[in-house]
Amino acid sequence: MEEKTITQVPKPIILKLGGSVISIKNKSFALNKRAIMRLAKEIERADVSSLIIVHGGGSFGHPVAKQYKIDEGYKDSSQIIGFSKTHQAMTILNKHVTDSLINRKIPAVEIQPSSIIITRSGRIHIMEERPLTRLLELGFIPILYGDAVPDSSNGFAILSGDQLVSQLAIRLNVDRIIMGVDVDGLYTADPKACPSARLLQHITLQQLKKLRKNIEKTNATDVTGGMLGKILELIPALEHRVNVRIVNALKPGNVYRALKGEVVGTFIEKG
Ligand code: IP8
Repeated sequence: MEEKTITQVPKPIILKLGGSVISIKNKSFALNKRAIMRLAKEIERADVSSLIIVHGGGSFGHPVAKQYKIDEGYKDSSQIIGFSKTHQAMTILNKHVTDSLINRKIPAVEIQPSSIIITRSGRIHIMEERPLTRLLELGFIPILYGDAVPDSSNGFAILSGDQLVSQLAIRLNVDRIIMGVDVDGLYTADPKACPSARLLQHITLQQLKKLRKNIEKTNATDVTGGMLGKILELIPALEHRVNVRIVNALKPGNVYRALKGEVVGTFIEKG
């Protein structure tokens, strides 16, 4: 059969939807349906020409992964069912996000990270990105998520959506990253624990590196380290000169504005 010729596509934007945005974080398997539906509307309205969506685990993936210690790698056979359940929890969450996008006629297509990625000691080692790039070329919106994945040294691992975002940004040479989180951006300290924390509107990679010791883990049940994990994971993408915007996706209109190129929240660049 003749291969369909694809015209050059613009550089994609990566939008990360944090688990604490699309789910209720302290209540197991609780969706934030209103946020998911509103975000689908904002994504539809922004109508960007090339987009990849990655979402986090929230109260779906994290509690199950923690219960079976999936992030610690294979220790005994009782964890095997836990790996399946962790992945299953993520596919359930993903189905809700994907459904709400498709309901707005956004051509979202799920790509299971556990089927295209093998990590080595928790870091992405092998990734088959061709289905993803091909879908992008055809005008689809690939949607991925943090997942339980096979790991060549530890049996299995938890791959955070943030590590995935950073790697995709580098491998696909994306235009920019938008991190939709549940706070207004990056602070000088954890704003939930420290009321004097100050919001940073614009920082460079060098300033970020200095700041990282001040950013505390935001939630003990988050096996991938909350805000600290996010920031550390974005460093390779920033080194690659991909700019990052951190926006509060719980506030209506912010994701739309960020997709349209407005600076809301924190803007981070290599500098
Ligand atoms: O919420 C972790 O993804 P994250 C996904 O982006 C699982 O850290 C399976 C816990």
